[in-house]
Amino acid sequence: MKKILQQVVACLCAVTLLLSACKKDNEVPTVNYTVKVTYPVTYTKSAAAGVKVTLTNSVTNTSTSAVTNEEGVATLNGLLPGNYQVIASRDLTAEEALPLTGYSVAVYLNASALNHVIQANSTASLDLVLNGSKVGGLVFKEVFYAGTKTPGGTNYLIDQFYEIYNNSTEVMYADSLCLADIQGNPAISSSVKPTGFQSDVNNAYARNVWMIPGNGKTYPIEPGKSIIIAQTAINHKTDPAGNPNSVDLGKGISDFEVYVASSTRDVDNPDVPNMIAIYTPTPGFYWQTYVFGPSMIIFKHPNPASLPQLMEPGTTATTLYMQVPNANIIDGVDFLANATAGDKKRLPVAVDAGFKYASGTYNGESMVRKSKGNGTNGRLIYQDTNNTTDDFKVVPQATPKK
Ligand SMILES: [Ca+2]
Ligand SMILES: [Ca+2]
Repeated sequence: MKKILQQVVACLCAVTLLLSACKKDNEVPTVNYTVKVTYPVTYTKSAAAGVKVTLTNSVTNTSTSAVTNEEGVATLNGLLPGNYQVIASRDLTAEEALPLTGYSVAVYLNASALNHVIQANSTASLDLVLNGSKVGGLVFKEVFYAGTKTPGGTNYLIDQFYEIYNNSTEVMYADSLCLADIQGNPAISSSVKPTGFQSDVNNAYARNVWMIPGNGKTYPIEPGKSIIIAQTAINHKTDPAGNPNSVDLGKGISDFEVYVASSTRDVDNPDVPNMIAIYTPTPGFYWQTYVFGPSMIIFKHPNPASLPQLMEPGTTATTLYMQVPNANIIDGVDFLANATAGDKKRLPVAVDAGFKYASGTYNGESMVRKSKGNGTNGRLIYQDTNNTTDDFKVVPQATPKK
């Protein structure tokens, strides 16, 4: 028996030698690459240690990760030359954030370099400056965009809603919070092109912007509580013009609704305050966002109506889109038509590094943020890594205020 084993081992060694010899002949030259990561300029320190840097090859979809050392340098060895998506991210606990920011509030930092080309025999280093998102604050908890079908099988398209949750430990105010849908087709068909704004990694481009009213302290959201902005704030289940297969979005569930004043079809529930139209060139009858998957942001800006309006590069359309800087975006979520629609992403990676999709349209499916468990006072804490692929799950039925 021992002899047989020895022969097997010898044989394996020979095969291994042969394989490594073969490998040497066909070897593709690989690159040893370093990425240097620094904190935002307002931080007390420059070099960012403990940052996870992930490089994903755009062709093979293979990912390689490394963590930065005390000098803020991550070393990634043996990379194939090619086009990469580079993402750096770091969660700072409240304790870690205090000496860096002066505030004892948890921060989520990230940075990215999209379509970054690494050449053969390259010894270059990439510099990334982390961007702090206003974490610990308001997040999309549920986004229901797919719509439902009536018992008769008709598409029912007025029950979309956006639930926004206070994920922090302090009271936050909904006053002047803006909700916008972002330009770009979610890949409804295979011939669709990515949005011409995709190359701008520092801004999102809004099709329509609606704002919550209030004087600054009118609409407090307690920690662990949420608000709902409904497309149409009625009890869709019992309303005579509604749909028993839908959900209750009436008074007591919806906090605000979008009322398209110019529409001949939209209805205004007098018991639910209306959103203020800031920039609404294409509201349609109901401001229905893509049932194939919208890209949504919430943001605050001292004067949102003053934000620049731009045409989409690479198109001849004269429609203008409102430019919202990443720095003003509080949360963003990208939903697309299917699993292979990733190249149609509309939000900058720093806002949302991924995307989620429903299995169809008008099927009642809803997007819900995953919870991370309970915090103080039993409030639920929701996962927020600015990556919708990881942070959201698909549920078969919408669950407003659940
Ligand atoms: Ca409406
Ligand atoms: Ca109303």
